[in-house]
Amino acid sequence: MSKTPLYKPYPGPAAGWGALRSVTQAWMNSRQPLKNLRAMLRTNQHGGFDCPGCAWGDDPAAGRINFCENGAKAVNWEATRRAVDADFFARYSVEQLRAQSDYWLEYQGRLTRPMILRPGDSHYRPIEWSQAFALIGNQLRQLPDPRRAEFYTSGRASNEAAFLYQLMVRALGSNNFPDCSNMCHEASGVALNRHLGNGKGSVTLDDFAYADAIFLFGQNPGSNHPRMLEPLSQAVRRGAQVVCFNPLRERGLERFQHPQSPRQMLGNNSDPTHSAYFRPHLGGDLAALRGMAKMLWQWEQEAQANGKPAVFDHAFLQANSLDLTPYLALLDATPWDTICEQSGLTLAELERAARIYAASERVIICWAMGITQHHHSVATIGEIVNLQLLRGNLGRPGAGVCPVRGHSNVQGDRTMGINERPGQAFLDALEQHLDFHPPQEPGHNTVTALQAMLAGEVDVFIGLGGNFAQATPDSQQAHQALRNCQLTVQISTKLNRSHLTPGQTALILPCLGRTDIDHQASGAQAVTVEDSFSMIHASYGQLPPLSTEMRSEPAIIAGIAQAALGNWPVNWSELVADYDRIRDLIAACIPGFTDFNQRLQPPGGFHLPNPVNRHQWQTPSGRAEFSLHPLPASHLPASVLNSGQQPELILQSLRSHDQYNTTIYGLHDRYRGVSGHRQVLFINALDRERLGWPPGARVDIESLWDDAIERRVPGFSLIDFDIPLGQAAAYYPEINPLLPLASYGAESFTPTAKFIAIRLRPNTASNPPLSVSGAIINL
Ligand SMILES: Nc1nc2c(c(=O)[nH]1)N[C@H]1C(S)=C(S)[C@@H](COP(=O)(O)OP(=O)(O)OC[C@H]3O[C@@H](n4cnc5c(=O)[nH]c(N)nc54)[C@H](O)[C@@H]3O)O[C@H]1N2
Ligand SMILES: Nc1nc2c(c(=O)[nH]1)N[C@H]1C(S)=C(S)[C@@H](COP(=O)(O)OP(=O)(O)OC[C@H]3O[C@@H](n4cnc5c(=O)[nH]c(N)nc54)[C@H](O)[C@@H]3O)O[C@H]1N2
Ligand SMILES: [Mo]
Repeated sequence: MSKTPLYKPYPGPAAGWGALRSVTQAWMNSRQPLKNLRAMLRTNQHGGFDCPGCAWGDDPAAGRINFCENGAKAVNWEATRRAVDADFFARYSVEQLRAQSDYWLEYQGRLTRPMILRPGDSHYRPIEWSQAFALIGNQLRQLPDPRRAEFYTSGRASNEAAFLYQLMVRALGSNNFPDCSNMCHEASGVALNRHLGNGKGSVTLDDFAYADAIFLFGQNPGSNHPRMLEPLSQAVRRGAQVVCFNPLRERGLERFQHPQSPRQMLGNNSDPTHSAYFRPHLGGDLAALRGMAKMLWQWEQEAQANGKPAVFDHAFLQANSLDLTPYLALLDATPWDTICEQSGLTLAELERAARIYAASERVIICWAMGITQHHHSVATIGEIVNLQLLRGNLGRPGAGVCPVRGHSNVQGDRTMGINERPGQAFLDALEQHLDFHPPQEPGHNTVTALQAMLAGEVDVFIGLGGNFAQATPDSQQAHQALRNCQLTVQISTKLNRSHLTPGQTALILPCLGRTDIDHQASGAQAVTVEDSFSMIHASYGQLPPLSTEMRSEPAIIAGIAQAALGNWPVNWSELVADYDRIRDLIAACIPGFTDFNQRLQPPGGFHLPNPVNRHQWQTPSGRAEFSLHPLPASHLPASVLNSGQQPELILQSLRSHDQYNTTIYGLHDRYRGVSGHRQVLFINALDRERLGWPPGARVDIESLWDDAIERRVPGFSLIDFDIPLGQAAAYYPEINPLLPLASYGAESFTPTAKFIAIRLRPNTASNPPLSVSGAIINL
């Protein structure tokens, strides 16, 4: 073990006492603990608000406390009494703010009034809402081509905001919707749509109680979906199998202590959250899944030869899927050597995983960013589908596919039409109900938007939430992309680094968050969201907004739309006066939302059924289709191979326990035992020795790509860690400058945040401006 003071292994289980201590601290830090405590008790409750944390679903009818440690952090971070007001901006120039850390910027509090940075100004200054809208409206109207504007969305936007936003953008004449989901579960949507005819997960929360096995690929629920730990530990307790594939031993996948269980808390007991754990190579899951399928095929042939019960579900396959033969040929053609080499797992391990799979009547497969942020993610998710098809694990209770979503409404935003490649039926419905002709050609995703911005083809950038320049790859280029615009507009709750690399003119428009009471002409409004299980429910803010100058996202979008388009194709301000009217429009245009307003009334809202569960396959063939991707010839892309250097390690970027994407709550990655610092590189001690570095050395990290750009981040401390040989891990967004813009997944365009070829160099500088360390002193 390393002797660095940064690292001390954490002995406890996930959640439990550690979580309680951390929640209390988050309350106190908000500067309004009592108010927030009352609000917290309304999290994920009927009549309360939807947690602004992750997209895991809950049962609000259950009537118990429904938030987790990291949900509490999200709420307390949003519901703070600290304000970033006109005085704040008068005190700090943009230049000075840029020298601060991401943590410091957000910690200053909520944005409370609209601000503008005019060409040549050093400081943001106040601007009236009406002037801000007029300025944006003018700029949008003057565009020589509506496609010279990019409209980014982050997945917290409500259904109502998202629907209005896409309507405005399409009425302007563009499908340019770079979206956080392009960097997230895009590959899941592409693969599930292609093979099953529907891009969403097929399970609901109830299914977890019926599954005989739950497989989890590339996911860290202990930090990112803590409410998932309870169903996992319950599954293990009732004798179901929970099988994890993760190169790291994540604490949440090992043991869970339920904070609401007196038995566990007082006795300091905990339950296991897995029954088997496999540690693949980064990007090795495609090969691992192929190996499991090949085992099943071997056993199926043996069963056929010996007159034993079949391993495959032939009735299901015959009724629902296209011919199996090409896939079986692919299994035959994929050699075991390659499978083991690429997966990083032994034949015995693959056999064990396959045995558990084959012995389980009902199987759910879950996955997240460890699967979606690779070069061949679409193929990997295709292979998950293949496996599930072989044994008919779709459309039965306790079985199905479960892409575990990120942002709390990222799935709903897609349903509402935030999509650069909208379906024809959706466009036709808009045309029919709203009497305008939406643009038909695809628009930009996050990567192609950045490319267009860098090429000088974009004049206006509008961000509906998020932190575009920090969340995207190739940070230096991403910031330059914003600078290249004539106008940048950020609709935000908190100050972040994307506000600090402005276009020629820049606006910050402060909006209400999920916890804030949203008052419009007809009274307090609810918004709606869709969780990972396709449940649609209402969310009511609970706390009076910090300033009367903040506006809701729908109201801001309506203001911009009115200024740019007038009362066309809808009367924007009338719609915003009462969100029921927006929902009536949604009900008219989007299938599944009939009687939207009425169906929101029962606790828990309503479910958008997935046709997959009725064995209706909306694919071109009308059948479920196997994915037929050979394993990649090499995991290293040609651009790394052609860079002239050999990678020393493959780096994955991940989230600490104390962050929400680019929002850094603090410096404690409790379960991984790291505190006080984020500028760290997890490395295997044998690799560190092989590369000639002493324990705890500070290094620069350089990434490899065959272009002329030098990508380097300085001053990372090496931490000896239980990580497979050849791999390294570090936190996002600190390492985003290393991720080349051109390094994205085939067909998904998702940056390969879990696969970056790197070399370590002697340290040249300390504390780069993007780092968090040191900033604490400034509080
Ligand atoms: N508190 C909190 N909650 C969050 C978020 C947050 O930042 N903080 N973010 C939200 C968002 S937007 C999202 S998308 C989700 C993200 O949720 P996760 O996907 O859990 O997030 P990551 O930290 O990226 O973790 C990726 C996991 O995949 C593993 N992994 C990496 N590469 C591979 C691989 O090749 N194969 C396998 N099998 N495993 C691999 C890593 O070791 C790590 O455990 O969480 C959401 N919820
Ligand atoms: N290297 C690397 N890069 C990654 C990832 C990775 O794993 N590794 N993960 C990717 C993934 S999965 C995702 S989803 C993206 C996330 O990308 P984004 O969604 O763009 O990033 P966030 O950090 O969630 O955005 C935080 C900002 O959102 C604003 N905000 C918060 N709440 C609200 C709200 O209610 N309304 C509005 N209007 N604004 C709000 C605040 O101003 C805050 O500063 O990052 C991606 N980038
Ligand atoms: Mo995400």
